[in-house]
Amino acid sequence: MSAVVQSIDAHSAAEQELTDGFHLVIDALKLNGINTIYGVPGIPITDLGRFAQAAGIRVISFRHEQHAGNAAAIAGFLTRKPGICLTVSAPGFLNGLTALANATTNCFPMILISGSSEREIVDLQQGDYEEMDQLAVAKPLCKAAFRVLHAADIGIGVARAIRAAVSGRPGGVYLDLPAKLFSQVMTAEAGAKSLVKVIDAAPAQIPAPNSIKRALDVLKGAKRPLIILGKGAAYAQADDEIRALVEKSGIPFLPMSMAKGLLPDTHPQSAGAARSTVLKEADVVLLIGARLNWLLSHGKGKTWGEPGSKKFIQIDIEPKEMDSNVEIVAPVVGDIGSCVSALLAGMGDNWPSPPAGWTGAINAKKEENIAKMAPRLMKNTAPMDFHGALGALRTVIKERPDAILVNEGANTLDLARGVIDMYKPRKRLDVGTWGVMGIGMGYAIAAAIETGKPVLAVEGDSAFGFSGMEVETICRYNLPVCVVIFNNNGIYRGTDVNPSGGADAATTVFVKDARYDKMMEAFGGVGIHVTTPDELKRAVDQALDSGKPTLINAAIDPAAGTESGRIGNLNPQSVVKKKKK
Ligand code: ADP
Ligand code: TZD
Ligand code: MG
Repeated sequence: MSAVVQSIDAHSAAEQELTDGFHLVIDALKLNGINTIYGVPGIPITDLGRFAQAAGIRVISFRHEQHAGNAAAIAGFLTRKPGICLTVSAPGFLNGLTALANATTNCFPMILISGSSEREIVDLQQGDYEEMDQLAVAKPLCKAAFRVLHAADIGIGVARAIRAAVSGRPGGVYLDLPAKLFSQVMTAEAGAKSLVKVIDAAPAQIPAPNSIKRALDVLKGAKRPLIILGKGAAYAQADDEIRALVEKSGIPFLPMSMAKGLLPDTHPQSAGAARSTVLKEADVVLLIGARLNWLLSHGKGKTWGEPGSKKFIQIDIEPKEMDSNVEIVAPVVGDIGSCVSALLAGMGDNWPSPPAGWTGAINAKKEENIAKMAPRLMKNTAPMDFHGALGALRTVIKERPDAILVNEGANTLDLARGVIDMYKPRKRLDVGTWGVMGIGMGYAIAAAIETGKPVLAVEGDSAFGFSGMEVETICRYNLPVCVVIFNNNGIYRGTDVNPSGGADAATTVFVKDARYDKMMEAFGGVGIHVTTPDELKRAVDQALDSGKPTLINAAIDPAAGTESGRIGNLNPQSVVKKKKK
């Protein structure tokens, strides 16, 4: 090649439009319909956030990565698109990791994208700024983990991450982007060609016809059938099919906590108010998107009545879930929409109703329990107990079934789950499979951003503390979030004393009568202090009507709670302590 031709080539290349790693990541996300990022800025991803915002992506900056990660996870649950959390290297990554692991445990699709240090420095352990082998750390805690080293691979990397997050059993995915990747340059044309639009990211998984026949045979032989709906059923967004199956079969149903509202809790077939009776007495149990983990006593033990008295049918997209705790006599592997549709088709038009003795006994038990509870929910005294306060909030949700309820704590969680009826799908978001504290503000923020609906976050005072600083984020984005703190001065109760008689506070108590409402005021939101259920109801109505960020500090009797709420039985017992007594 002559010198002249060479210099013309160089000239035209210089004039060609260029792109870089920053813009390719943003373009890859946008191409795949991802329009929101939750994160915390810093080296090396500060400009990634800026450029994403400039490109029309909504970038929500948090005060701590764990809450950004929780927001991404619940966005994934609500939308069936992977929620994106963006963090800096090592410490930011680690802060986000709790949320990634929690998302994976709960089967929520999310992608944690972290900036990282260069391989050559990490691998020789030469001590970079915030250096860590993040890919290795993330791997055991998520469904899949990928690293992209070349700008030309960004399209494939993002596509793999999306597909891994949402296909099959959804979960958390880690995407590692080393700092040098962002400034790598390509021609815009080659860059555009390198991007991948994921086709059919979560393909339908059709159940085998013989698995459907087997399930229907078992169900037909049942004398005391029960359907349990889990949060997988809520995630699947097969609401009409599930309702049709429940109603056509006439079988009583029990919703797990985040499946509440899939059918209204007031539905005549709801067995929610007769939970322990139906678990003990049922002879055939159809699980739809619910695992037989600790939340269902592993399918055995006293909760489930006589040993060997149950047959389980299970619908799940994950084949390995079958027989995880007890024998599943009729496994139905596939996506819930396809499985439920196939069951409905196989039931035909003359499906027999369950025996009237069974449904009648459940209704009697329900009425008895509801009548027992009613007066406790109407108590309008100061100091409030949990039931009085929850009675007020139960009315709020009845009057505003579109509002999203976020809930965490111990007593505050367990009692709210039982008392507050839900009327619509995916309106209750809570601590999930791990019973983790700290999801509150992250879930509330993403629920408001993703749905545009008002959010009511009902928080134990301890639970709130894990993510409390994000009230600034709520104010900054002016979100319609009303936080209610059930302030009983501590974890479970506010009455414990230091057993040594020393000056330190007891391990489970906090500053007495703390004014959490002032925290919201500090950032320009509305703070309200209430002492009776009537005041609480008025304050929540005012908050939800105004749509303004509001924090209501609800003074609860410090002596009202029980240790660990409803799961005190899981606390190990000390033999030594028993001897002393
Ligand atoms: P819960 O805590 O409400 O009992 P789990 O989180 O234990 O619910 O169970 C949810 C189950 O739903 C998981 O086993 C998961 O594999 C399954 N799942 C999630 N999405 C789908 C889907 N679209 N189709 C079938 N199963 C699903
Ligand atoms: N840390 C994390 C991440 N998750 C947890 N579940 C716990 C600690 C232990 N824990 C619970 O299981 S509930 C709870 C803690 C600290 C707080 C309970 O106090 P609260 O609720 O004020 O939120 P009540 O209404 O006082 O019972
Ligand atoms: Mg408390």
